[in-house]
Amino acid sequence: MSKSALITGVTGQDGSYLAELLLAKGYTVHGLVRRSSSFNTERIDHIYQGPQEANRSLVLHHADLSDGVALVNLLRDLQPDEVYNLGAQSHVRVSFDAPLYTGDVTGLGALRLLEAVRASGISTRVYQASSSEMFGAAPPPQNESTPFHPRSPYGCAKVFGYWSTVNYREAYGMFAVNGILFNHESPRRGETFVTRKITRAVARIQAGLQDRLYLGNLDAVRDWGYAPEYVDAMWRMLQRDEPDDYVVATGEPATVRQFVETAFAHAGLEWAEYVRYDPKYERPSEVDALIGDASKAHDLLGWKASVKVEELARIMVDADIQHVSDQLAGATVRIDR
Ligand code: NAP
Ligand code: G4F
Repeated sequence: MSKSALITGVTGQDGSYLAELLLAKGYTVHGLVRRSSSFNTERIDHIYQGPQEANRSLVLHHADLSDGVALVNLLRDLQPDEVYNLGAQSHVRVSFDAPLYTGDVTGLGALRLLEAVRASGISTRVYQASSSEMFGAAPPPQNESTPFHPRSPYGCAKVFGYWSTVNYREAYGMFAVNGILFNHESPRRGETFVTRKITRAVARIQAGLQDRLYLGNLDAVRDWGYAPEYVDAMWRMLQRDEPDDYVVATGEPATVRQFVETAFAHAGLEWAEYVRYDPKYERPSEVDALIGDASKAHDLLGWKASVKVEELARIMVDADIQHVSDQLAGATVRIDR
C-alpha cells in the first residue's frame, strides 16, 4: 500500500516542491487549496490532475486553515499517513499590517489542524512549518536550544504554532514535529520576498522593462538555502522512529546587500546604478541576523544543504531571465522552469 499525505499550503513555494517529492516517492498527495477569485495553482499546474482523471495521485480539496470544522471533516475522510502544515500568511512585513489575521491563520491555524487530527481520531504524523523568525532578536548562531525572541506578529504566531505542536506531542503522544527552517528560496519564491524581488528586478532591468529597484534594510543578515533541499528535510523528519524538532539551515550568513551584489553581477550589471532606498520596506522591529546551526539535522536526519547563497542567487537570476525572455516571446511560461 502506498502512503498518503495531506499538504496545507500546497500552492505555495514549499508545498509545490514537497508535492513533487512525495509523488516521486509513490505517495498519494492531497493538497488543501483555499478559495480564490482567480487561479492560485500556478506552482502546481505542471503536476495537476483533473477531477475526471482515473486513479489520481494528486487530489486538491478546498478548505481553509481558519475553518476548523472543514479540517476535521477533511482529515476524517482522507485519514492520511502524514500531514504537512505549510499553509500560512507567511510575509513578515505584511504581518505588521494584518496582525490578527496572521495570528489566526499562521498561529491558531496550526492548533486547529492539530486539534482536527485529535478530534477525528486518526493516527497520522504531523509536520509543523516552524520558522527561524521565532529566534528574532536572539543572537546567532541559533539552534534547537536557542530561546525564542520573536520580532513580528508572524514570529509570535509561529511560536504559538511551535509550542502547540510540542504540547500535542507531550499531552496526547502525537507524532508531531517542528521543522525550524531558515530562509529558503527558489525560482518559485513569492515575488515580494527580498531575494525574488531582487532577481526578478535584475531580469527586468536587463531586458529594459524596469530602471529602479527600491529596497529597505540592506544590512540584515540571513541564512539563505535552496527550497527543494529543504522539503526533503521535512519528509525525513516524519520518517524517524521518534518525533523531535530540528533546525534546517546552511550555516552560511549573507547580508541583503551581498545578495544584491551577487545577483546584479551575475547579469553583468552594477547594482548601485539601479538600487534605491525606500523606508516603506523597513519593519517596525527588524530581525538583524539569522544564522542556523543544523548539526542535529545533519547527525540524525543525514541532511545537509548543498546549494549556498551565491549559487542560489545565480539559479534565481537565470530562471528570472528565462522567464522574462519567455514572456517577451509570448511563450507559455511553465512553472517547472
Ligand atoms: P508561501 O509560498 O507563502 O505559501 C503559503 C501557502 O499557504 C500558500 O499555499 C497559501 O495559499 C497558503 N495559505 C495562506 N493562507 C491560507 C489559509 N487561510 N488557509 C489555507 N492556506 C493558506 O510560503 P512558503 O515559502 O512555501 O513557506 C511554507 C511554510 O513554511 C509557511 O508556513 C511559512 O510560514 C513557513 N516557512 C517558510 C520559510 C521560507 O523561507 N520560505 C522559512 C521558515 C518557515 P495561496 O497560494 O492561495 O496564497
Ligand atoms: O525576504 P524577506 O521578506 O524574508 P524574512 O522577513 O526573513 O521572512 C522569510 O523568512 C522567514 C524565515 O526566517 C520565514 F519564516 C518567512 O515566512 C519568510 O519566508 O526579508 C528578508 C530581509 C529582511 O531583513 C527585510 O527587512 O530583507 C530585508 N529587506 C530589505 N528590503 C526586504 C526588502 N524584504 C522585503 N520583503 N522587501 C524589501 O524590499
